[in-house]
Amino acid sequence: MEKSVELQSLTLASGQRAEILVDFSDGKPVSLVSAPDQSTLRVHGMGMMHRHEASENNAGNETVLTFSPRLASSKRGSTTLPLLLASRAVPDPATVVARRRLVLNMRLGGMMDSDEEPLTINHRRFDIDRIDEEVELGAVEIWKVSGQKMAHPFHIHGVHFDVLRRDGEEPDLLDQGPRDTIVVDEPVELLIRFDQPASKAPFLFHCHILEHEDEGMMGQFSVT
Ligand SMILES: [Cu+2]
Repeated sequence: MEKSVELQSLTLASGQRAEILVDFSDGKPVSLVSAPDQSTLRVHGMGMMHRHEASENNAGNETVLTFSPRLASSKRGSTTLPLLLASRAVPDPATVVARRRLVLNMRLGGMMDSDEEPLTINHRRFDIDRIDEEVELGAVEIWKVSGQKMAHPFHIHGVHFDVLRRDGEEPDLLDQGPRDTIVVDEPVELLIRFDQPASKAPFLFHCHILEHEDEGMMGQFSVT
């Protein structure tokens, strides 16, 4: 990330990471606390169980870790953060050679007449013998990805990408920086440069919720 973002809470999806800088300079204990999964609570049907459990047991509210700093008095006092944490070259959107559209499809009960698989990408269930997308090595592309029914952690192998737009708007600072996993619900536009070849064995893109990828919310792409 180029700039730090000051916050008290952060939503992290499966597979997502964040670097967190904690200011211990006042010497007071600091606790890392988990909170319930808000995205699960919005799901109807399959998510009802989770919602029920969450409200019954107050599930998810737990102290994960408590830090009790012991600082020499000379070390106490405020620290300043650099204005620029890191600088890096983001691909120029003007160099984009292809746009692709991916929808993480989630079909929940009640449509027994449909023979569509419940968890797919672009209505296609993962098939190890099928290459879903073919990308040219070195190309810059925009992938517009959206999720159905709930927030899905979308992960792409072999690349880092930048979030260009989220729901048609400029992304906020929390979306900045090179990523390989992003929470997708409303459409996000990802700016990607494909620098790593994948010819003999393709790379994967998938939802990072284990049950979703296992059931077919996953695809393959080559980079040649
Ligand atoms: Cu998913």
